[in-house]
Amino acid sequence: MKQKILSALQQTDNYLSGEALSAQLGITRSAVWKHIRALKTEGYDIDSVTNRGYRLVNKPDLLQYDAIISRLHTHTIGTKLLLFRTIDSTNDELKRQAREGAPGGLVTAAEVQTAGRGRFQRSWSSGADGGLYFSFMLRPELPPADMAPITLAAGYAVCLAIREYTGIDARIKWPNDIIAGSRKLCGILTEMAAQSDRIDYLITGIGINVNNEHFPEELRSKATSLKIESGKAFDRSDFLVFVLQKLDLIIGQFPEAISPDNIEHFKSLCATIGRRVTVQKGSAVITGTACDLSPSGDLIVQSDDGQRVLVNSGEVTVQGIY
Ligand code: BT5
Repeated sequence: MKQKILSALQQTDNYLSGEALSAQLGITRSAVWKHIRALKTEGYDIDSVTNRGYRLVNKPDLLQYDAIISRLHTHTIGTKLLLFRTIDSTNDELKRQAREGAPGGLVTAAEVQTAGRGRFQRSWSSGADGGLYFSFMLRPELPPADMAPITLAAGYAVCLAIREYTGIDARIKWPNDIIAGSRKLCGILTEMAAQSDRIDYLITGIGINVNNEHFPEELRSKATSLKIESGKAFDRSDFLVFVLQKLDLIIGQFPEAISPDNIEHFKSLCATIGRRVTVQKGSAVITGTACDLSPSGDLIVQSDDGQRVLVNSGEVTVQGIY
């Protein structure tokens, strides 16, 4: 009902009387008022004038469930969406849903995360500051090893979506970041519950800085947003649909997504290749130059002592990028 009142207000620049709204929607005038009050607490700027009614002055930049669902036509990712104003972490919520038997394809998204996470328990800055925080869950009937490159494929999909939607020269910082120049636009975190030969569920969480203008002090030198890079603000609901469709297209083809052709595409957008890198592999520290991606998406580093090292996990520090 709240959504219906909102749609009615959005369709006109004039005042709509409480009487007209109550007749149109078949509810009492006091019920109309209760919904208007709820919309105001969500940040909608609604002017109410005695004898004239209600007028929408300003709508907040909130993710709109109806706008997303009505435009989202995906086969695998986003067959169902749960949208939260505030959640601890969209990955954690999806994990809870998965444990209760939710089907693959479910997406969780939130306006704010109170415990947004990166890898190695690092935190992801997730305020109501124009960022996009969402996760998707899959239950592929594949051995865990087949899904290992999913973060890279998701990064490629997000990178393409950013490039096409905004025109920004976004690139992949292997394995899980999207950058513009030398600053981070997006981070990706994949988590999996599996037996040795079977995946129970796989969750990939994506945080994209969309309309952010300011970052906490510690991120100022290394974070950027689509708005900072392009000078334009974007409709986050519309952009979320665009990204989910791109993810659906690329991830939906797994494991064929990791075809030699696609690896070539990933490579063409990978900012890490050709750069000096330091790799922490267990207790060893390797320095060298990132020179290629393997057929399964691992990074190949030509080390300074002349070895070709395959890097499939661990931490890579790229010189010149935060
Ligand atoms: C990542 O980890 O980059 C993965 C981030 C995944 C976040 C999404 S949001 C939706 C879903 N729900 C979650 O709880 N998580 C996922 P990592 O490579 O470990 O990078 C973490 C580091 O990035 C931090 O230590 C900061 O230095 C930096 N960072 C934190 N917030 C940032 C932001 N908003 N923009 C750019 N950099 C940020």
